[in-house]
Amino acid sequence: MGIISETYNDSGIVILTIERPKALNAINREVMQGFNHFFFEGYKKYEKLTGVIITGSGRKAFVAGADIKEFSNHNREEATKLSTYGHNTYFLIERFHVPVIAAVNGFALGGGCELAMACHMRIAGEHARFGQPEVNLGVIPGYGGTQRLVQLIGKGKAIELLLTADMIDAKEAHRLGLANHVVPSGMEVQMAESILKKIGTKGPIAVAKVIETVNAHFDSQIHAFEKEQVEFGKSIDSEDGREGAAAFIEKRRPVFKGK
Ligand code: DAK
Repeated sequence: MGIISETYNDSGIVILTIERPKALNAINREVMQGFNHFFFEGYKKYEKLTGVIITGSGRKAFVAGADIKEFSNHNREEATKLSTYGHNTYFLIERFHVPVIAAVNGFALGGGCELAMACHMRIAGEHARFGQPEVNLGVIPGYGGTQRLVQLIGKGKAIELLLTADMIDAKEAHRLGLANHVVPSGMEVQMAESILKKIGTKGPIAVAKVIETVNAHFDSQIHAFEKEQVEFGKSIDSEDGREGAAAFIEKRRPVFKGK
């Protein structure tokens, strides 16, 4: 088994599980490379792909951070390079054309909370704990934490969590909008699967375009409202767009082809 195990089911859902339970699934170089490979090209081996779930092995942790033992001896140049690689990897996840859901089955700290935030949604088990404890180590988040936490929960609360390194429980994460749902421990993946199955019945082009257009809101290079107009036009002018309207008028279920 690799450092990230991969399972695929007939609903077109891939489950990626980080297999480092003894290190609470801390993200080392190999794990980051595994994600980079999957979201860059590894996924292409699946003909039908409707969604991806990321989770951690064991019951204690989703990911307890970047591997502290590995990054502790990096110099400035190496650390910056590693951060850039991590950012690029997390952008691949955030910009992926089908939804990616984090099934947060325990601690999601530092680079683990950042990984969960790069996913499109987060399902928290009741025992999950979220936090950005980097300042405890005298460093700042290096995988997008200062940006995505602000995007998800707003500046005031984000700054508090980033500066105090406080851990919050699943209920609080849900209240703040960091977790989409809280479920009984052990049910995280199942809940993520049921959301992905529902999305899997929708038009694939529309799904991809929703992700792309929502992401555009956070890209200062893009006029996101204009982008929505253009992408709306393209979606109407797709086979799926025509099929969706035709199916409604003919009172039948649409058959989408992703074209
Ligand atoms: N890295 C490496 N090993 C870790 C780890 C981590 N982040 N978290 C836990 N482990 C290991 C522990 O060392 C221990 O290993 P052994 O001693 O048994 O060999 C094993 O997992 C079990 O952990 P504990 O014995 O500590 O378990 P407890 O239940 O007592 O405590 C805990 C659970 C999650 C509260 C505790 O393990 C903990 O505080 N973990 C560290 C949390 C943390 O500070 N995470 C790092 C956040 S900072 C960078 C980019 C990004 C970052 C840094 C650099 N560059 C681009 C260079 C991001 C940094 C972070 O993520």
